[in-house]
This record gives sequence, structure tokens and C-alpha cells, in this order.
Amino acid sequence: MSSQANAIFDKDALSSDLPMPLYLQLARHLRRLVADGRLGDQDALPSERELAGFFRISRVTVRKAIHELIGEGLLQQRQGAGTFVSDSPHVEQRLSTLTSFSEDMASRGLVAGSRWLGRTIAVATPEESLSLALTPGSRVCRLHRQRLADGVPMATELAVVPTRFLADPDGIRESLYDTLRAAGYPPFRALQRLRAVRLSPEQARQLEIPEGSAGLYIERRTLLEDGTPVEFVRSYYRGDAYDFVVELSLAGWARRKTEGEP
Ligand code: 16G
Repeated sequence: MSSQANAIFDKDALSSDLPMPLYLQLARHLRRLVADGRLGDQDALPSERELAGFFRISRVTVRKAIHELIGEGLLQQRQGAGTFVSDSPHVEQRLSTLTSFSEDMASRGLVAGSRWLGRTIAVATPEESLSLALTPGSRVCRLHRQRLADGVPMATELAVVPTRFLADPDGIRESLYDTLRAAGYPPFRALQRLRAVRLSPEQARQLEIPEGSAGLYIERRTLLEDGTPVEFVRSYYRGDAYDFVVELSLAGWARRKTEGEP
């Protein structure tokens, strides 16, 4: 293996004493190197033979780890050229259109996914009651998900929906908005607030990025056409992988001025 590769990979990252199969330990090590930026987009991995020799494991184990990460979209293989780190998905979201995460990803040719971190029914907190215009003691579904683009975590979202609009949190398949539409409560417009934050160690872990990374905190209050709040969402997005794009147009008075009207 080249001396450069020797400096990146850590022999001690794998241990047969751990209760985790060696191929998963190697996959975890490679995932961390990508997350830390020590392996960048399109970097070539050493050959299977070199990795097996370096970590003193079988080539079958190396192949299984690589296969695992290809499945997650983190690595890709090119015929005859070897294994490379995939380009990290970079997503742009237009701020002026109301779309769901699933729709955002599909429109970019990425496969949307979710991992559930929790889904429960509970009594709304005072903050949730205020945001959702609920009477004290109202019940809500709390839907906590890690959102993935081509298998890579992009955000964690905690969506709160009154049980009046969503009776069974287990009824959601991939898309919350599709479930709401099917129930006759299509999200119509939303108010969104964004701010930059330093992610907590727990949030960084959930997004599989280094501790101390910057992120975007987004709060969304979504309304039905008649103005009734249908969801209140607090999300943490990876700061490095998501761009929010806003289209600005001149205000009416300014447009009239540029068009030479008095
Ligand atoms: C987006 C929304 C979120 C909504 C989710 C539904 C932002 C900041 N948030 O992530 O409020 O709950 O889409 O996605 O855009 P789904 O229909 O794919 O479950």
C-alpha cells in the first residue's frame, strides 16, 4: 500500500476481540474516513489485496465490507479501474415551493429513505400546542426520523402532527405528506425559519458527520388550505450537503420604478 494510504488507514481500527464482525468493523472504519474527509469524493481505495494485507484479514472480508458500502451508496466500483468514494450527494432546495423530502430527493434523481428514531403518540408540549393552535392536553404524533439521500444521512426531523390528522403513526410508509394527502389533509403552505447551529455530539452522530460540525436548524409550521396548522417540524440538516435557494423578485413598488412608472 502507498505510504499516503498507510497514513490514512488505521490498523488498530479492527479487532477480533470486538463482538462485531470484522467486515462491519472495516465498513465502519471506511465510513468514518469518508465522514472525516480523510477520504474525499472520487478518491481511489487501495486494492482488496492491499487492504487485506494491511488489516491482516481475508480478501473475502474486505469484499464484504466494500459490498456493504456500495449498497449504502458511499463507494462505487468502476470496471477495471477499482473502487472509489462516491460523490457526496449535494442537494438544493428551493425555499419558495412547498415540497416533501421524498419529492425533493426524487426530483434530483436521488433515492429518499428514512430511518425511524421514534414514533409515538403523546400529549402536546406547551410549545407544540402553541405552534399547532391546539387546546391544552391535545394528543399529537411525534415522528422522529433520520432522512437519507441515496443512503447518506442528510437530516434528522422531528415532525409533530395532531392525531386529528394522523391517527396512527405506524401507518406512514415512506412519505408523511403522501399519508396526509391520502387522509384528505394535503399540506398547502408553510412558514419556515432557518438558522446555523453547531451540532451537538448526538446530532452529529445521528448525521454520521464529525463532532462539532456546523448544521442548519429548520423549523417548519405547515398549514392546510384553510390555515389550520397540520405539522410542526424541527430538523437538523447537514450544513455541508444541503443548499437552500431562494428566488427573489422586485417588490411591486420597485418594479414600477424600474419600468419608469411614476
Ligand atoms: C420536508 C419538510 C418536513 C416534512 C417532510 C415530509 C423541510 C425543512 N421539511 O423534510 O416538514 O415533514 O418534508 O417528507 O423541508 P416526506 O413526505 O418525505 O415524509
